[in-house]
Amino acid sequence: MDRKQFLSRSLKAGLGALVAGPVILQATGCNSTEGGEAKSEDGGPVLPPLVMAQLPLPYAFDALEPHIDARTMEIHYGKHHAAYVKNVMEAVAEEGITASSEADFLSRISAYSTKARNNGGGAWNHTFFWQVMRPALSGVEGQIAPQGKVLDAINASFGSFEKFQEVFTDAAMKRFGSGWAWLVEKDGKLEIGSTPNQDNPLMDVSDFKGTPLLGLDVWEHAYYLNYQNKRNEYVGAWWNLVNWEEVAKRMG
Ligand code: MN3
Repeated sequence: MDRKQFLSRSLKAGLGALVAGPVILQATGCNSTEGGEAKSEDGGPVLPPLVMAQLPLPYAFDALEPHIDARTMEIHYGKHHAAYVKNVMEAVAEEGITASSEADFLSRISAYSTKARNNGGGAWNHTFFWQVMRPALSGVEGQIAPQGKVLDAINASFGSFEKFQEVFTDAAMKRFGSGWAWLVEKDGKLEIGSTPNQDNPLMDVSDFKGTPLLGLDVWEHAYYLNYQNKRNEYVGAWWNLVNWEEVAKRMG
């Protein structure tokens, strides 16, 4: 092997040793990866360490005003979300978490600690939440309704957009304490539900499962500065921020 290959393999071996101990060291002997992917002891692929990063917010802190204020966004993104990302990466180091993707990790969350579950969920949920919102339109009151295949799917599953909003708002209002309301796609149909804490519909431990299309954070930290205890006003205002194009992208 040439020098580049050698360095690459040495690096992989070192990384393997870091996350999975002697099992990987054995598998990365100089010739054992010839002719295919490295295999773990049980014959499955050797997965890389999980990396969850905090992506830049896709708009300015004040872009969601007046519906969600800039100060709330600064704290929510800069403190809460940042802490979830930092803490899940601590859990990755402490528990040697490896995964082929974030979704893969979440689908096996029951194998890991409460710290991994709460912070892994928190990291994923907030990245998702920022993406399914878009800047408030200045000078335009009222909501932008979904169109095309999203509207068709909503009509097919709930009867009308108004009925869909009613059911989603109900899920958001009835989630006791902290958690999330979700619109998911499951077996070609749309469903609405909610999860406690930072759980989400991708987690094996969740009672409510599916492919998330839309999510709403109903933790008090998401609205308390501006709305205090009036979760209903926050939910009502949030409809002005839904990015239906992002919802459409996530549909199968
Ligand atoms: Mn939050």
